[in-house]
Amino acid sequence: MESDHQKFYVTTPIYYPNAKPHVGSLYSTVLADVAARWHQLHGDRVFFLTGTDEHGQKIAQAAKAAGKSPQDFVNDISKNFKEAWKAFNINYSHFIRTTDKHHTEAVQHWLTQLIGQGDIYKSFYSGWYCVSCEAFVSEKEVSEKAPACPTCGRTTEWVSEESYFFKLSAYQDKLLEFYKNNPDFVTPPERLHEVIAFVESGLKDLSISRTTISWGIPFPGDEHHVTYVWADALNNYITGVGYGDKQRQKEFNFWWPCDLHVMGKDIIRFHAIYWPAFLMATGLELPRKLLVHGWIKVGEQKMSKSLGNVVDPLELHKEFGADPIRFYLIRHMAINQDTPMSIEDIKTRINSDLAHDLGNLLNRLLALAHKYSTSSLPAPHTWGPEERALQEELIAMVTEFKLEMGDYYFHRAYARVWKFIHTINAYFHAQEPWKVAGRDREKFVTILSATAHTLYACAALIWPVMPQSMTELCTALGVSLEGIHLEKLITEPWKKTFTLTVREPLFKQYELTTEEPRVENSYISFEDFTKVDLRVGTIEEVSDIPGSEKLYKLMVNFGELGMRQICSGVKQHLTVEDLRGKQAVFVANLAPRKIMGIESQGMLLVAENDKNKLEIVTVAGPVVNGARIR
Ligand code: ME8
Ligand code: MG
Repeated sequence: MESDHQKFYVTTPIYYPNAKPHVGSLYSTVLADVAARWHQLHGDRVFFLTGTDEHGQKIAQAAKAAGKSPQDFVNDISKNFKEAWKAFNINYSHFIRTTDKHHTEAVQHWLTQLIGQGDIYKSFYSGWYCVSCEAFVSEKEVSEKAPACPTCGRTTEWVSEESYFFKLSAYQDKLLEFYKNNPDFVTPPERLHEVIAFVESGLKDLSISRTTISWGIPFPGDEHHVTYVWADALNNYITGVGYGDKQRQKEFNFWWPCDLHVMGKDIIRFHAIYWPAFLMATGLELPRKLLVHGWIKVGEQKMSKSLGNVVDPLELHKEFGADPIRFYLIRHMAINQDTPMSIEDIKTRINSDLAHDLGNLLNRLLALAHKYSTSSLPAPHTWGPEERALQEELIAMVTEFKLEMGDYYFHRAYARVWKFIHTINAYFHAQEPWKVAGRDREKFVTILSATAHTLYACAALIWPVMPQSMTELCTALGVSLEGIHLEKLITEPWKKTFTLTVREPLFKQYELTTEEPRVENSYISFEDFTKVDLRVGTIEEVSDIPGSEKLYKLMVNFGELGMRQICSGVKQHLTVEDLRGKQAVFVANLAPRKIMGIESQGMLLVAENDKNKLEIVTVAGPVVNGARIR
């Protein structure tokens, strides 16, 4: 392996082909694809594994309902997954199916090893089982008869049969030790706390075979049993890179351990407890990291196959194309939160971020160059102070961008890129190249060249999310992303020559169907107005309120009025950095009220921008804390 190039192995969950893919599965898959492409951009060797989880009771039931044999059924539906991933340019290295011969044999080989070393024993299991989650529900989670599944809420069924058990209890202390030594094992780190609490409360041995179903991997040495679907499925992460095949030993050693397992929070327990325990028993290294994201919601509900509120990725593809949807998922969904999606939202995001901020900038550059017959843009010999400042901004942005990408907080990373795109737009606008064109040719070319250099750098950073559009953007600039050296592109003195080609807009603009809310006017007296005590305060601290997705707790310095604690529902719009240290306008004499158990002693004023995002109301220059608004 070359010294500065690394290997990167990333996976998605293998999805149940009990139904076609939906936007939830697309989201995990796009996250993994972006991670893979980001590493590819650095010249790393990348392996990206996805696939389908084809055994178990849930699939057997779905096949029966469709009047097909399980194998025919999964053959059809796994094709739908491949088709969807193709439409969205998912660049996977291998698509694993758990009915593949190699996987099946490797799982049997694995079971045989664990039986041999005494990690698996035969006993009797009785307890509640959730078919939808393919999960045993532990007694400590339920008390009543036929309880609802704590994960999905569906009714569980009673299982009572002979079963093989994996000695999970033997790994309790080792797991706790591992979490302690690897606090970054899970992103976002808070999610590891739930896992630790669960393990600390005591692990029982895990039933890993069934006698009452037949659609599964035959248990080695006991024809009455099939392998429990999770003991089968989790192993895809090793069998997919050659585990269990002597001829692929080198390949397996190269890729394992996995660098990143992407998944939704529904299956963290399987990945953060069972999977590491299985690997410890097998004598293999544990994965480097789990990226565990929240739900895509529709209104207040999780989008799920069984709720029947799923959005078909191919429908979205037809209406919006691959890149805008990939971008929407990455930019709109927060890794650490559940986020509702809607068609209106998608349109708004495409219009503002893609068509307006990025697309228009390219259009203006191309159109202006064309108007003044400038198709070749050589870099000027020297750059002016504005251009040097712009490059400094670019370098600063990329530093922050990389930190966020390194932590897999993609939504924040790309928010940062877009903030910089606003800076480019502001630069372009302030330089007024359309006025300069006639009188100072050199300056005109300088402005256009600086804009092209920044666009090129942004295209490289955005490429993992929108590979097709960014390749097209580069074509319009007469450059390519092939074999680029990212570091050089960003930090070395700009010296590229761009050759521009006029093209149609990169991104479409969509008409929004909702009407603008009508503004009702009614007057108040000046006296009424003076009853409202509006004050300027400095936001000194911003913290989360446990259990609230919308609220921040702010500590605000109002000078003569002292420090006050104020709850504000801007969490989904503004980051801690957007707020901390800022002066803003507050209603200071609003009667105190309790919000989520916390007293709020005032109200932060906000206004909505053209992207339906809230911005704080502030003052144009610094004023004394506690200053009155008149
Ligand atoms: O659990 N929002 O498969 P599955 C975001 N076969 N992501 C969502 C989502 C939503 N509303 N709905 C589903 C299984 N997902 C097992 C996995 S892995 C060894 C075996 C995504 O078809 C998310 O990644 O039920 C979630 O974890 C996964 O789909 C569940 O897919
Ligand atoms: Mg599921």
